[in-house]
Amino acid sequence: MEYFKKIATGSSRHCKPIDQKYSYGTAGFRCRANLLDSVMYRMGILAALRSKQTKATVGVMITASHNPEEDNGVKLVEPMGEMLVPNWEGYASRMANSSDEDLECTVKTVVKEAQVDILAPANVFIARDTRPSSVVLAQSLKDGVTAMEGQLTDYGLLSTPQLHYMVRCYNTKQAYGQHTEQGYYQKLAHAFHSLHKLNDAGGGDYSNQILLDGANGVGALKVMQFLNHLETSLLNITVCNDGSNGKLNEMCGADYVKIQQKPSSGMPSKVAVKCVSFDGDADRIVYFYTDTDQRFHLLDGDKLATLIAGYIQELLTQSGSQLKMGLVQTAYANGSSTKYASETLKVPVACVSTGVKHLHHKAEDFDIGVYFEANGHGTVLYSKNAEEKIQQASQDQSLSNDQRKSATILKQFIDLTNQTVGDALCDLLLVETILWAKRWTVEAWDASYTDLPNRQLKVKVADRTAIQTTDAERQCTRPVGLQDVINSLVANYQTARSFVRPSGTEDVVRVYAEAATREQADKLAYEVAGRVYDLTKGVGDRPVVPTS
Ligand code: 16G
Ligand code: MG
Repeated sequence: MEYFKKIATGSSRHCKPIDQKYSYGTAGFRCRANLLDSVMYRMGILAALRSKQTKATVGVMITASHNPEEDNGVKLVEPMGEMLVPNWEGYASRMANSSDEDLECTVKTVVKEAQVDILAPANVFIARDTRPSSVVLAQSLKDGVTAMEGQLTDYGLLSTPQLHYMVRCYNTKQAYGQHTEQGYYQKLAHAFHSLHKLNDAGGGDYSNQILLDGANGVGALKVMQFLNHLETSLLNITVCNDGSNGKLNEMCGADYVKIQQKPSSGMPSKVAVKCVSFDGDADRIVYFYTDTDQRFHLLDGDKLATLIAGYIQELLTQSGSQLKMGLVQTAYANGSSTKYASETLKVPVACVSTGVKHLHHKAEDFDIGVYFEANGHGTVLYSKNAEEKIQQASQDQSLSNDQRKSATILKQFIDLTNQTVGDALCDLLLVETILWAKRWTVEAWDASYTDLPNRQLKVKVADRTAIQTTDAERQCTRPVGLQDVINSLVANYQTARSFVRPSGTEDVVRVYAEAATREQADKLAYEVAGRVYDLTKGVGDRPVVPTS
């Protein structure tokens, strides 16, 4: 058939490096950009196949998120804006790893197994981050879509959540919004402005000044565009690390701030000023500030999750709603946040494995599911039932004015949320709306609970798959005996916890530890890392507890 001939012709221009093995990791393929040409071409083909099979538009985002600028990656977006379903991740891996000669045959197998109607039309939306390599890789991707005679819309530079949004808008026939950048900004600005009007008692000690670290990436550019739609008297954002000088993610960005537990470079150091950091593709956000004693305070995904869940819970109570809300976290959630959510906010908390797809899936179990990873990726999902009930309540004349008002605020909250995936810009606007409504400073928010000191380390080992886990990654089942060792180390400290897991994005094993004091958390993390090194053939220097 014509299609299959075209695949082979295209493949000869996008040859796979021999012996290179690719795996569809936590969030797509990610590695050095110079190894990705063949992967992009094949993902163009795969996206077209998925579009044919679902009879809907799908998306492909070219980005390696918070990784160094030299890396790149690719993530596929499902018709409702979600992440690729697991069985298609398998097809993606098979296609990426197929030799050039076998590619045609592999595609035929996927078509058969997934029951793709090869003659159906295909429509693919694509976008890329600011990495220099993304331009060339976008062409490889287009070649793949074109080989399958798919239609293409190239949005050029977009944040990852913006592309997810466009796909959902288009497939829901604009019920979710316009599938344009202007439409996205207008929807958010309208909801944000409306919420300020509704919360007319807001303000107080709230400060509308924000210093924003754009990670020298696409998020900075998009925030600057959004500012044209924003009433600056409500929110005054100064964008730093906008890409004009620094390098993408280099000593800046949400991942740097979270892992290093210090401010990004490239930002003026001002006491008590609210700072936010986006990651390289703007699907994560963390807040931070420096206090008068020059101490750094991080407000990570857990603090965002509890702020947002707590406020939605208040609105539900005030509106007299029976809707059930839940919070979804991972093992990385700080123990204090889990305790605060379940004991103080009285919100049910679920714990799942790392990776947005797992959190997103679990959040769908609730009428309203708030999910956040500690690293700052998260959003809120509203079930169809919840959206309808909230809409009805906002117009129900049998309710009191206050009840109706709370429901109306919730309704605008839905519009301010990107329900497809975590979106740094939407999350920022949600947080600022809540802080305004509660008349809170960043310090007041921070004081809602105190994080347990924690430390994350990575250990290089011969084969990270030697580590296997269960119970949402909180228990280690392989190598045999490692969990007992972790348990006995943890028992030496107060309020301590530690777990290990193989990374899904890097060739390392990750170690997490938290304890009552900074010294204890650090010591425990290094001790566990040392034992991981011993039991799984560590590479390079053995981790040792730093002396200073
Ligand atoms: C990816 C995931 C993120 C996860 C991280 C873990 C998405 C969109 N992103 O960035 O959710 O926390 O990987 O990385 O799913 P790790 O497996 O290397 O620890
Ligand atoms: Mg990201």
